[in-house]
Amino acid sequence: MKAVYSPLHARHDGGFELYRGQLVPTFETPDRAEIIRAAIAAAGHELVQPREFPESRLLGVHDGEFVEFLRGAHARWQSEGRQGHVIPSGFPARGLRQDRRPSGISGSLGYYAFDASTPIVAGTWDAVLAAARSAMTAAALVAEGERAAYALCRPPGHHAARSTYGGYCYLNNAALAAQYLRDAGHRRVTILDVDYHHGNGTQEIFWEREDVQFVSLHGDPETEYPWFLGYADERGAGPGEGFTLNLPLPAGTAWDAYAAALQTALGAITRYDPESLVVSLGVDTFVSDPISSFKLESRHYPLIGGLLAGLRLPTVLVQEGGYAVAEIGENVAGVLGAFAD
Ligand code: OKP
Ligand code: ZN
Repeated sequence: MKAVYSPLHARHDGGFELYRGQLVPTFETPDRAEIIRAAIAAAGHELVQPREFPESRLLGVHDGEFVEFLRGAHARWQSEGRQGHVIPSGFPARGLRQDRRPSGISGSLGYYAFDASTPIVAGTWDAVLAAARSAMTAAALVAEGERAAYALCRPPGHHAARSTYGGYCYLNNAALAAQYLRDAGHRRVTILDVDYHHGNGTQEIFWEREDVQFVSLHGDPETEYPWFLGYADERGAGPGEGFTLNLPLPAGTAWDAYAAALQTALGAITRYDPESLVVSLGVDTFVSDPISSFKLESRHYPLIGGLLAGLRLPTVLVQEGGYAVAEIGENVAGVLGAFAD
């Protein structure tokens, strides 16, 4: 299939994240994308560049002032003479005002971010925009008749909501792809999120909408990031009630239980009867992923791909997580390969 890739991803590099009490180099590294690129090229997928889109496309999913904040945050940090990393250090938790957007850089960071694992470096915006364009290009290819297309997005996107960023995510690539398909005339679109972590941003964006179904398999937020969303009782609201489905699974889940949950997800998708599918494709469900705790093996990813392809829907696959770098290429290529058969 066509795989959308931009070398601009590599400009997002060198950041540090607060992880278990220490500032460490981020797990979300440029070599992830390069290893995926090499593996899918070797498997015969055709690499294509992202197209240009008017930036107004971003506003179908994100708040304009949030987009402008992300674009300018690093330059502003520097122009104010700060050293060190652009990482927020305070957030409007319960009891603090959420209706104020402080004008200073520290208050703005706390207002827009929801964790300290998502650094902004000089090249972050270039990579973020390239990832968003890649997802929309893959959606355009599918809207134009491709059976499936893949966007090699880096940084990932599913934790980013309308006006918040976190979890290594800045703009929501999968949501932008789904919105593109809606704008191209697809009446109902499903986003299936198989990343290890709950796609809280995607859920929030489509929470009150009936035209985009959100279905997610993930580590139980009782113990797994992002901790504060992704529980089974979250089902959408207003016109969107019943169009969000969360299937949290305990840490340590292996293939049999995972496959059973995936069948539940596929049943819900079939009942919704969408015109197309967007897959938030994280492979951090892999047994040796350094920040996750499911136990899928490389031989399971072609099985996942086969089940997804079996829906027989036009499909946009959007790269999310996966931090076991040595195996990430094989695992992603395993999913994609099933669409060719
Ligand atoms: C991004 B994606 C756990 C810290 C987790 C952020 C994880 C973001 C994952 N102690 N930090 O969903 O793969
Ligand atoms: Zn993840």
